[in-house]
Amino acid sequence: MPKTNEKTTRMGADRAPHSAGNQTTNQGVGVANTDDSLKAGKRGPTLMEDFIFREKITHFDHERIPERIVHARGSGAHGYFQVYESLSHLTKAHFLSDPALVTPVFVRFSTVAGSRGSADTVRDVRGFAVKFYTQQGNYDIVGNNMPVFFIQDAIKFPDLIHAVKPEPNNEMPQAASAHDTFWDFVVNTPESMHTVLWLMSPRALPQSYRMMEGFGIHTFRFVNADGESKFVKFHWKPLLGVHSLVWDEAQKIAGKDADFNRRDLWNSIAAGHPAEFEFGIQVLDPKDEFKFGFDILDCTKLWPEELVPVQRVGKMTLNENPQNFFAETEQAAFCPANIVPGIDFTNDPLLQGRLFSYLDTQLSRLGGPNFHQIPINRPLPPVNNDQRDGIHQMRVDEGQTAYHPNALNRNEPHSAHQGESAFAHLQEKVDGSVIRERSESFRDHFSQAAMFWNSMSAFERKHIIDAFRFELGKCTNKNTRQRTVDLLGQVNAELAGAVAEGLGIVPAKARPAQPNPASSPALSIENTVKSPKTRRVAILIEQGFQQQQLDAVTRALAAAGAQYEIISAGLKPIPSAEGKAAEPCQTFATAASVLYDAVFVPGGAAALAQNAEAKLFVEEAYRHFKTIGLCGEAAQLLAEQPNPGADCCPSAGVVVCAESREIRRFADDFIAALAAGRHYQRAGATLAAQPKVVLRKG
Ligand code: HDE
Repeated sequence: MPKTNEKTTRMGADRAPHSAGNQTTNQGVGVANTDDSLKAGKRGPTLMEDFIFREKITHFDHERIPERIVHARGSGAHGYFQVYESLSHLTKAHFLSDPALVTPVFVRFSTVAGSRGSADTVRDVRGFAVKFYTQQGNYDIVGNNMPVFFIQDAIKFPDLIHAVKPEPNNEMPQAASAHDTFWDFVVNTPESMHTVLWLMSPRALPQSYRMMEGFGIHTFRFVNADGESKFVKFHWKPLLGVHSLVWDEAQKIAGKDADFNRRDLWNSIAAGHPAEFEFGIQVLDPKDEFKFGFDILDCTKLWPEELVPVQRVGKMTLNENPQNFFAETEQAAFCPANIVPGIDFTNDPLLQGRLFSYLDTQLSRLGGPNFHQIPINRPLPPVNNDQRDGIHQMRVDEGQTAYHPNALNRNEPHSAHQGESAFAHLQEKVDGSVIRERSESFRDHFSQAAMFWNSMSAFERKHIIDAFRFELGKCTNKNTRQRTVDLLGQVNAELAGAVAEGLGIVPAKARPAQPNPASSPALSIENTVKSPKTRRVAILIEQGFQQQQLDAVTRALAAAGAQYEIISAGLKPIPSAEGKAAEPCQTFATAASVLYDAVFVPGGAAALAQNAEAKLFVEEAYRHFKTIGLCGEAAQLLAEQPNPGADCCPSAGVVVCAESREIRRFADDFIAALAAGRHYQRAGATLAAQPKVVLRKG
């Protein structure tokens, strides 16, 4: 594995290890006592002249900076990127042209709506922002985990965010779209419908930041050394596949461990399991710009992978945790306008607005125009220009001249030579009347929303229907509920009918069913990579457990790259039937099934089978479709399985071992079930159980 990066080494100069030595003030004066303030007598008042006290408290008083206006809650990681083969036929960007080049990256994953301290597992879009420290300067892909966006023009962004954030009169609810103002915005902004479907889908509840896709969303351009340009969309494909939580689980995790996704990323990297993503591109020749039924500049549309295949052209590996959350993750400033030669923008009106917003927002968030000097934001090549001064200026620029052209300093710094090192904007012809209007080609808001719905598997459809019922159920305004359902009717009658049924309303006339509805199998997470790697298994034990079974399963888990934790009623070592002891690292008080991917209970669990907490643990794992392995008496833990109804397979993913001598086969079956992910078959063909659609006239 290549050494992580020059960036970290370079940042080393700015790192301040918590070293041994004398304490000092910020002026470098030695401090003998930082535990007591200076007083007039041991019980007397504190003195104004106590500069040591004042300096310490003043600095503390100013420790916080404003949180990001959106994407306030996030987690970062360092790593590196390498292209598989040169893309120089498409782009002159160095970092995409040389497979030997290892480009350092810093990535920040985030939620959008919640405050900095909100829970990780809320229903929301996730940010996926990548900063490449290339030798030609910083390049940022500031993307999300969904390929489309709610609005088509950046001027509507403040409206969208004001609607989804807590309502301004009472600052409720936190980190949730399930409230009146968001849905009021949706019904009045039908262009949001496609992304709203993504938001109601399992994609809005990623199991792990290591298990979600990333998308640049906008259409960008590649430009090669001959000045030829192609349209391009960017993708990140997680090597572990795309996996999501279920809603009941996500809500419970928010209480049990609000840092669930953050902890998972941190612990995985610390344990030597890097987060790995392949870099994908969809490339379109300019002559094909108008060949689709949608406008490629419209961010509420994606390019179906079946029409324009995603080519996997490189890999990003995140293998290093930040040393200091504030200095790195919090102060990282991403900006879609940070590009390098070989990449260019398009006229997408959402992108154009973003090109302004990010630099602007950093001015107040990071307190002035010199935030590019903060270590995490510094580019690799030296910065050389006539910009000067400003708040938090860290450079001591020398010399008499700070303007160009100049004769006094022989025009230095001089203009970069056109060609590879200087950025040259693509010379695109622009011709049009000055007009404040949307293009006709941006008018269709429902075809791709319908395609998304058509592409969903049964469990995803059930998830979407339940999510709409939940969100609209939290809306107090009945008119908003009705209008949302009516809009859903423009997407799919079955969807509208099922949501309406849950809300006790009748949908308006729905769009007639299409004869050959379009679908894109790549959109369903059912078709994703499945693997036991890094999956977390809870092992419940009690005094007298079968050591040999525990050993066989833990060996198999380790061989499969999975992880496990031993849980019991207390933390004292638990003796097995064979007399050895195992030490639990969690108890039923500190752990919960929602924090694991699977449960295993070895035999010798007669007492455990009567333990209400252990029962709840296993039953909840069952309800959330997780793999369950039970040996001997442990099978009683699931004796009263919930009956999810007809047409289902209640035992899917439940692996039972009746006899100790079958333990090896059991371990293999358990790992296979763990690799398969969730066992939605337990719920059956849920859509078949949906009520018939009733249509309201008009
Ligand atoms: Fe952002 N967005 N955004 N956004 N966005 C910000 O910049 C904005 C949009 C995205 O981890 C802000 O530094 C406008 C789309 C990410 O630090 C701000 C519009 C996409 C992050 C801003 C959009 C994104 C941000 C707030 C409408 C996916 C977090 C703090 C055109 C392609 C980056 C900051 C991080 C953050 C503006 C829409 C992704 C205010 C005006 C579309 C991942 O500048």
